[in-house]
Amino acid sequence: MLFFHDDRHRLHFPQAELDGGQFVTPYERPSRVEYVLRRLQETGMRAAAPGALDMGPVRAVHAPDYLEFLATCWADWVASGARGEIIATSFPVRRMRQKPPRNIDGKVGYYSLAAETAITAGTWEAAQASCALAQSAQRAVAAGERAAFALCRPPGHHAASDLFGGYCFLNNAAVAAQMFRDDGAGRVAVLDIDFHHGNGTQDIFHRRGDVFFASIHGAPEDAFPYFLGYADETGEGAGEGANLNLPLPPGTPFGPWAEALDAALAAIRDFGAEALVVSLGTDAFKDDPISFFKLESADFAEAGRRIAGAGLPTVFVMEGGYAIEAVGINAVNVLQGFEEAAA
Ligand code: OKP
Ligand code: ZN
Repeated sequence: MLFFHDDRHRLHFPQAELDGGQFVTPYERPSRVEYVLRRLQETGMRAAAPGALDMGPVRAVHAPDYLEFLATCWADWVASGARGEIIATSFPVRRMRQKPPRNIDGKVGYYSLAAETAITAGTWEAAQASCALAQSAQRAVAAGERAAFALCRPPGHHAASDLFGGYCFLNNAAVAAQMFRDDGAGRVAVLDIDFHHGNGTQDIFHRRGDVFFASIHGAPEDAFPYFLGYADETGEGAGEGANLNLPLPPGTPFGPWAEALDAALAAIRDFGAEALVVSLGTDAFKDDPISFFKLESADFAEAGRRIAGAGLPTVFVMEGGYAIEAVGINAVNVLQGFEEAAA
């Protein structure tokens, strides 16, 4: 399978993540990519050079003021006299005004959905380079490849039109789905198999009937992002019926997870999708340090085989996965399973 990667992911590496009341080295760290890259090379996947970022489809899924914030927040933060990394501390919660303030510390809270995700000097450049990989993979598939893999970092599925957090800034999967639509696919599906609910992708497409979103994830009662991802979120307005959440409880092994996968794939088929974007997180793995499903490495290959069974042009976009040394095996197992079954 063709894959795209960019070393500029290294420009985003905050020192700190607020976790359990302590600052720890972020779970979402550069070495994740190195393990995936090594495994892609070991298995003979084909590297291709990524193209430049096209802001058109990015603007189609993100708000202009949010993009302006991402582009300028570091300079404003430094100019304000702040000495450390950007970390959100104040949020427009219940009964507060949803209005971006002038003050940069306030703006950071306004545009964020959680406080674990720090922004540094290189974050915006890394996020743009990451999104360009999803675009490159989409272009390869639009040009006739059966599938392609974007080794995105930072990930994207928690990023909503105007929110960052959960390690995400630009919604890479949503951008790729939008590009399939722009290229003329009438209906597109996003299948999110990351352990965490893809709240950003769901939110971006919630009122749209042209992009189906299906997600298998830790139930929101028990898992981040906590405030979205319930089964009764089915889409609104024109999007009614085009959202499928399959939340699962702590300890879920491959059996019930795979049943959920089959249900998602059946719904995508019934929807009539002409192209598929997979938000490929590997944090459903049994040893993931921040997740609670129990998939084995071999299960990821079986997931890839089942995804190939949808018979759709497919873009795989890297999301989470924090059992660092296994991330490469697990992610590439999905791709290898897909290739076996697609051949
Ligand atoms: C991003 B992706 C650890 C809390 C971590 C944020 C999780 C973000 C996951 N104490 N909370 O979906 O893999
Ligand atoms: Zn995740």
